[in-house]
Amino acid sequence: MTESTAARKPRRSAGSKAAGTTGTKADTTGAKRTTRTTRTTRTAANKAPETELVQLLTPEGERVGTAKNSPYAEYASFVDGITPDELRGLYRDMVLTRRFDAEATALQRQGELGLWASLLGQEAAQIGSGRATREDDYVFPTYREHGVAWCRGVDPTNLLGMFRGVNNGGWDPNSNNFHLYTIVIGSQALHATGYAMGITKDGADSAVIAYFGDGASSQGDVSEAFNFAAVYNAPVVFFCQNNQWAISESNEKQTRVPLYQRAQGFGFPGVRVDGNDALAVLAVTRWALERARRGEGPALIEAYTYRMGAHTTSDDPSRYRHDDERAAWEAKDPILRLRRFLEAENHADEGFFGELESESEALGKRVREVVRAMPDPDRFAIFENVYADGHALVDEERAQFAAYQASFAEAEGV
Ligand SMILES: Cc1ncc(C[n+]2csc(CCOP(=O)(O)OP(=O)(O)O)c2C)c(N)n1
Ligand SMILES: [Mg+2]
Repeated sequence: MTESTAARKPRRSAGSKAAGTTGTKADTTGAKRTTRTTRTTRTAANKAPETELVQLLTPEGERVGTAKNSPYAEYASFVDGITPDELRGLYRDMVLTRRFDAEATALQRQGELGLWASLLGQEAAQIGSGRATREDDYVFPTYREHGVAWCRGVDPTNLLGMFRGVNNGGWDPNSNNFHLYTIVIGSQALHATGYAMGITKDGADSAVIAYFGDGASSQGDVSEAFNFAAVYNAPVVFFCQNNQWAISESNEKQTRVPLYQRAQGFGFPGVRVDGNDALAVLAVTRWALERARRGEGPALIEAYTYRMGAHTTSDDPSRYRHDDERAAWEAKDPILRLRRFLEAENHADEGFFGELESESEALGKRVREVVRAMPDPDRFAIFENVYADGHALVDEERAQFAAYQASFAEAEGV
């Protein structure tokens, strides 16, 4: 067999065999995919074996992993002294973030936003990790990190300007050490690594955290960032939210080994955490950030979670995945499991949940009002902030645009 025919053979069958499933059904599915959109039935290639997954709260809200001989004792020690107040805080963050997200989705449907990328289902991954960061740490997000933004103190309404098309970002990254959203998949892993190398030269003891998705893990930028971070011992935590999908591509097409294991090949630790367990995510991220601050270099966290909604409001997931997959993940809902734990431990009463409901309503109302009142931008604002100082090329483009705009006025005048 020549190399080119080998490359054309459906890869699915080889991977499926390795994962202990039959290849025949997968081959048929793969062949069909070339002629029409096929909804994916998941093989075992990427499923999270329970032994690999750091979990401190079960989906039923039961606290686990506390025993001294637990394989996760080292991580669990990072939340040993967590108080009921802090636990309620995590719950509140997740509820308000979900409410904000639902409001933004509704606003897109009403024509107030051009697009929205929902975080539904990923609240624990984002709040757990976001709350682990210190004020002086620096965060590099993708476009879905609304929960992390919340933890960094970015006003949620500021996240909406870009999605309404009235600005290119909407917040000053230096105010909250929260970089602007990055759409170019995986590129922020390199920005984060460079930034982390820089703060080491400054003598700071802060850490950097880079968020990216399972799809981004296939980008060259991410592998390059891993290698640079490793060889320069940069204080950066790579936080991969494996939400199972990259638009319509399942994570089987991103990797043949669990993503967290990639770190080993680059020479730093990798850990897979239950991304729907806010407590476990908080613990593991604290562990990774603290070792980075101590000068022990990078770490990779794979938060194993699920994108419950569509990729964005422009996407229809019913075309490529089955409803039962979502139903299985609904049973592992991050908010529900923390609520169950809070109730079982008598850490929260009806008064707390009631007040939070009112707070959610108020947030929703504020978000709607602020978005609707956002002024249209000056047409020429797009040329601002391209360079710190003036630039001849930008001047030329501005002049061209001015002439183009003027042509409408002339046409109207005719
Ligand atoms: C370099 C680059 N290639 C392709 C795209 C188009 N694109 C936007 S989102 C996306 C999928 C990303 O999936 P993943 O990294 O898993 O993140 P998720 O959307 O699931 O959070 C792609 C391919 C892009 N924005 N940038
Ligand atoms: Mg993804």
